[in-house]
Amino acid sequence: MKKRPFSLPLLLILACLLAACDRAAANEATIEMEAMRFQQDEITVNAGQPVTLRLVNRDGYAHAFDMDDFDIHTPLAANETREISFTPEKPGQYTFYCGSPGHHAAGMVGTLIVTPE
Ligand SMILES: [Cu+2]
Repeated sequence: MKKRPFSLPLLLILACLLAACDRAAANEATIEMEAMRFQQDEITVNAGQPVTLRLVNRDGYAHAFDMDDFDIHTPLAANETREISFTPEKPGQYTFYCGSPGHHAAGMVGTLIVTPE
């Protein structure tokens, strides 16, 4: 029986490619705002890598995405979609919320979890 010497290296290469894809995907997320809630209220990303958040306001009134630790304050008009990018350097848990009056108190709050690289 003839051996297939290339199968293991090929598998390793494939595994690396898949891992790379996972890492890239982990730092992109969509946060939908609907019915006075962040539909994704817990987002996990890696430290030291650029993060892109796609903010989608599905409500017929204005919201905002505010994260004081990163000095991010992004207003969203009714039904508006915006993308923001930033690079969290320090692992930890950071609160994001909607800065429109009364929305934070009504429950528009979530957590960004930054894990070590
Ligand atoms: Cu809001």
